[in-house]
This record gives sequence, C-alpha cells and structure tokens, in this order.
Amino acid sequence: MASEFWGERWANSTSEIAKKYMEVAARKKSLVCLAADRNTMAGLFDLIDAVGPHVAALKTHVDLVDDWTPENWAKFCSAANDADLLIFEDRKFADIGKISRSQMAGIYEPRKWADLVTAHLISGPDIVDGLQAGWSDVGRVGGVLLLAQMSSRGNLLNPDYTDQVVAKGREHSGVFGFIGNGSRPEELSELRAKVGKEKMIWTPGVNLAVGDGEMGQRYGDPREAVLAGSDCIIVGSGIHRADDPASAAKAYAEASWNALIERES
Ligand code: S5P
Repeated sequence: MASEFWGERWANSTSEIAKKYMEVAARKKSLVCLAADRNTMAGLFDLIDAVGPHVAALKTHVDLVDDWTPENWAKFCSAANDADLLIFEDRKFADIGKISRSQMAGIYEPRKWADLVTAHLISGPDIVDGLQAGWSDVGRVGGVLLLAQMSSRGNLLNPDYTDQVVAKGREHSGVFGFIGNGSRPEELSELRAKVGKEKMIWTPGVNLAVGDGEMGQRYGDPREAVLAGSDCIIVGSGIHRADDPASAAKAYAEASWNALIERES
C-alpha cells in the first residue's frame, strides 16, 4: 500500500526503518513527526493521547524532561509504540565514534528505545558507525539522520558543508537520511537534488503560520516543504502549543499528506 503513495522513494529505499516509516505514514495519512518538546512526563503522555492518530513519529529531547525516570520513560515509549509511532531522539550527537557509541548507553540509554537519532557529521563519518554499534550492542537496528541544513538563523552549515555531509551520508547504509531546512523551500529543492531519490529528508522549521519564530527559529509552509522534497515535516510548537493539539495535528497531517499525493502524481 505504501508503495503506491511514495513512488520513487519507496522503490529506491534499501532501509528497513525508512520502509517502516513510509508504511506508518501511509496508514495514518500523515507525514508529521511531532517534536514533543514538553518538559513533564504528564505533558508528554497527554500529547500522545491527543495526537497519536495523526502523527507518524515522535521526536524527543529526553534530557529536557524535569521529572524523567527510567520507569516512566519505558511506559512512555510503550505508549508511543502502541500508538504506532516511530521514536526519534533528537540528541544531535557530535563526538568521535567510540564516545557516541557509549552515549547511546548512559542513563537515558537511547539505544534501547530510539528508532532514529540525529547527528552532526562535524567529527567525521565514524560517528555513524559508533551510533550503529550502540544499537547492535543491544541487538536493535536504528537509523541516523545527519544534519545537512538547519532551520535556525545564522547557522554555520554552509552549502559546502552540506555537500560534504550529503556525499558521505548518501553512501552509508547506517544513514537513514538528512535533516533539511523546512523554512526555505528553494534550499530544500537543492538539497533533494544532491541527496537523490533514496534517502529521507526530514524538515523542522515548519509551521502553518510562516515567518520568524522564537530565538532565531524560522518557519516555512508544510505543503511547500513536502513539494520541495521533504518526506517528513517536524512540527513542535505548531502542535504542542496549540489550544487544541489534536485539531492542529490533523491540519498538519492533511497538509503534508495532500502535498505528498500532489508531489507524486
Ligand atoms: O535545524 C533544526 C533541527 C532540528 S532537529 N531546527 C530545529 O528546530 N530542530 C528541532 O525541531 C528543534 O530541536 C525542535 O525540537 C523542533 C522544532 O520545534 P518548533 O517548536 O520550532 O516547531
């Protein structure tokens, strides 16, 4: 079923997790990853209950939860799995390979519950092997999203850096895809041309209200991001700060799904 909607992305994909994501997205008719940036466990549970049916993945920042405990987190991950959501820890790893492997353990132990993690390639490509080794240490598989662009004003990921990240990441089976800048569709189209047809591009910096956000964040339109080559819109405050998060999530789901249909038809 997913193949009929995802066209060349499905046909070219060699990643088990990318296929899993495309299937979940097709079941829910949503290309939305919720950036679940709430700092209490209760707030996070409320979010899953409210928006679970309308989003395909849940992006976490595990270290910003004030009342985090391993037991509560295990319950939260199990609720996310029950809601048919991929779990994506936005840890933005950046260290050398062996330290990144160790950081997949530690108190938060993302190797045990995260399907996806983000990483900067600033330290070189061994970081991807380190993260993959972290998952293998507990008999799991996962995917790395490399930051090729960022949505924040004044970031230092210049076009030459982006090209190098893409050139290295494209060839690595442990790389699920790239983070692109959802606030600038023209930059995103260029990124898609460089990435090619196979790997995922996921984009933060997306909001139905386009323009500047808080502290240098910038926002672009969800439909335009998908048409420019994004495979998943990462939406935070547009959903979790809405008066009615469920209706907001539904609106983002519809915008993203309709854009995928438009893009592939
Ligand atoms: O370039 C980036 C990369 C990421 S992963 N810009 C971002 O904003 N993000 C993340 O996306 C950020 O950490 C936050 O969790 C989310 C955007 O949230 P929003 O509230 O601005 O939609």
